Amino acid sequence: METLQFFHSLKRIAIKSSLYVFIFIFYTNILGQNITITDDDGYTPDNSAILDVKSTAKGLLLPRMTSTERNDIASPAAGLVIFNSETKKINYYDGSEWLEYNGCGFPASPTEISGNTTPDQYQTGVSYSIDEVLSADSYNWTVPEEASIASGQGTSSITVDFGSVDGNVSVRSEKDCGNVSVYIHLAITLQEVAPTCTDEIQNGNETDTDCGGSCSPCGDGDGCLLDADCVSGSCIGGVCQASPSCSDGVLNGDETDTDCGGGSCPACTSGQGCVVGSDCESGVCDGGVCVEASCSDGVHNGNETDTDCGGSCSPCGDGDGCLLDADCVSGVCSGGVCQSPECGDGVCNGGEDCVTCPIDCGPCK
Ligand SMILES: [Ca+2]
Ligand SMILES: [Ca+2]
Ligand SMILES: [Ca+2]
Ligand SMILES: [Ca+2]
Repeated sequence: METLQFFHSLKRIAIKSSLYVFIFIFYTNILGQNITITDDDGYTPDNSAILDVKSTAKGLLLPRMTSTERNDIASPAAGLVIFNSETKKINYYDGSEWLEYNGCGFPASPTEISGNTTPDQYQTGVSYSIDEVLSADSYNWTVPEEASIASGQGTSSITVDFGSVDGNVSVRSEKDCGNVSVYIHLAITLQEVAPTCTDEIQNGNETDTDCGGSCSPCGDGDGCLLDADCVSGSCIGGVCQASPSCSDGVLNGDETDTDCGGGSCPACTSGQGCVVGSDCESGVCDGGVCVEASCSDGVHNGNETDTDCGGSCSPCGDGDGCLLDADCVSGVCSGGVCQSPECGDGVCNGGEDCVTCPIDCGPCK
C-alpha cells in the first residue's frame, strides 16, 4: 500500500505544480514496485530501478536546507541525501554523521591542440600544446604507436619523438581527485623520408641503426642477417659476433686451432689442428694435426738451417743454408750458405790432405 500512497502523493504534487509534467506510475504488479516518473509517455521503466526518474529536460531536485535544518532531521537513515543551501554541496548521511560529497568537479576538456600535423617519420622533439584549462590540475597526453613523449607529460605542452605510424596526438584534462575530461585529438600524418645510412634510424634494408644491408657493416653485437652485415664477418643468430682475434681464446676466423693457424694467427704447435703445413710451427700437418719437426720430414723446420739439415740434424751440403760452420758438410758457412771445400778455406775438407792442401791440412809428417 505504500506504493499507492507514494503514487497518489506524487500525483497530487505534480498536478499542483505543473500541468505539463506527466507522471506514470507502473504498478500493474504491486509486488514488483517498479515506479517511473517521467515526462515521456513512451518511456519504459528500467527493471533494475525501483524508482526511475526520466527526463531529458529537467533534473531531480533534492531537499534544500541549511546545516542546522539538516542536523535537526531526526534519526536520519544511512544514505539520506540533501542539498546544503549554505555550502552549496550535496550532503549525505553515512549512518553516523553527515558528510559532504566530494566537491571535485569534472575539468573541462582542452579546446584545441596546436602543433605540426605533418611531421616527418622519426622526427624528434615535435611540440604540441594546449591552452591551460582553469578547472584542470594536469593533462594526460597520448601519442601514436611507436611514438613517445620526450618531455612535458602532465603539462600543457609536450614534445614527441615519432616513429613511422600515423595516429592521434590526444590530451585530456585531469583533476587531482581523479576526475577527467574526454580526450580531444589531433590527427598526425607522418611524411615519409628516404632512409639514409646516417639518419640514426634503422630503416631501409639496414640490419641495425645505420649499418648492415646497403650501409657499412655493423659492429659487434649489432643486428645482422648475413655475415656480410658485420664488421667481424660473422652473423650468428641475428647478432654480429665479436671480430675473431688470435688472443680471444676461441677457435674462430680462419684459425685451425684455438688462436693459431690460418692466414693471420701464429702457427700452431705440434698436436694442434691444421689444414696445411703452414698452419704448423713445424710446417708439417699430418692428418689434420701438426707434428714435431724431424730431420726426415722433407720440411725446413725445427732448428734446421736448411731442409732436414743443419742445427740438430746432420750437416748440410754445399749451397744449403747455414748459421755456423758446423751446419755444413764442408765445415765452412759463409754468408749463410755452406761453401764448397777449397784449398785455402782454412778447413781441411773435400778430400784435401797434407799433400794436396797442406795450407789447410798441415804439412805431411
Ligand atoms: Ca638509417
Ligand atoms: Ca681466436
Ligand atoms: Ca726437417
Ligand atoms: Ca779446405
